[in-house]
Amino acid sequence: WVERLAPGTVLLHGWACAQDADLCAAIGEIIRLAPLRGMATPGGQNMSVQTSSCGDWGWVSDRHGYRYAAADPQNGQPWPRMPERFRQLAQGAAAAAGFSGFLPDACLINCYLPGARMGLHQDKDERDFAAPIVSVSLGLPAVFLLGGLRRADRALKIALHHGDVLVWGAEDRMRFHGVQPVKPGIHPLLGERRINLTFRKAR
Ligand code: MD3
Ligand code: FE
Repeated sequence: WVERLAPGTVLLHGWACAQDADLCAAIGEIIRLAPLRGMATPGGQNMSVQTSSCGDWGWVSDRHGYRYAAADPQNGQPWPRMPERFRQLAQGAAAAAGFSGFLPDACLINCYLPGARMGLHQDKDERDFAAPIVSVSLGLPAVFLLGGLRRADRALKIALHHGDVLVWGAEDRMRFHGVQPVKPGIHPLLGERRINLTFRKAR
């Protein structure tokens, strides 16, 4: 079912469930070409989430800062291409949430093992804040924190399950958000992990 969490934020429950095996196979192929890796923040901390990317642009972080890069810094190669079914999934979910014509050029793959988390932050490395962002959750569940426009604003806790797709844009685009530490467990398809695909228009 479709749940509006805020004026510009829509949760499409189970939206990606029917294609979960296809998505997993495509993710496996991408991370064979561009392996998941831990990144360091500009502040020198190691992120607990492992990441990779596909599409024209990949999100990278190192001591110089956060940015989108056309090549994987690990091997100098362009990122794997974004599978057509990824683009269709993101575009269809965005349209269902009221954002028609979404054309993502970047897909970030975040992998959470039990205990991995993502602290409260804003997504502001993209050039165009008018485009929405689409996030697809697979594997172990997680508690997502949906904050406000200021870091200190109280955050809503939202359970995200396998197959859930979250779309947000417009006035919610710059909300602070994060993910609480993933609890241990085994998912029948993905095993002991949560994978999140985040589709963005980076440039
Ligand atoms: C709502 N990833 O990679 S995606 C990120 O589950 C990131 O891996 C998280 O935040 C993850 O930057 C959350 C869902 C999400 C992302 C940004 C939002 C929801 C949002 C921005 C505003 C409102
Ligand atoms: Fe984010």
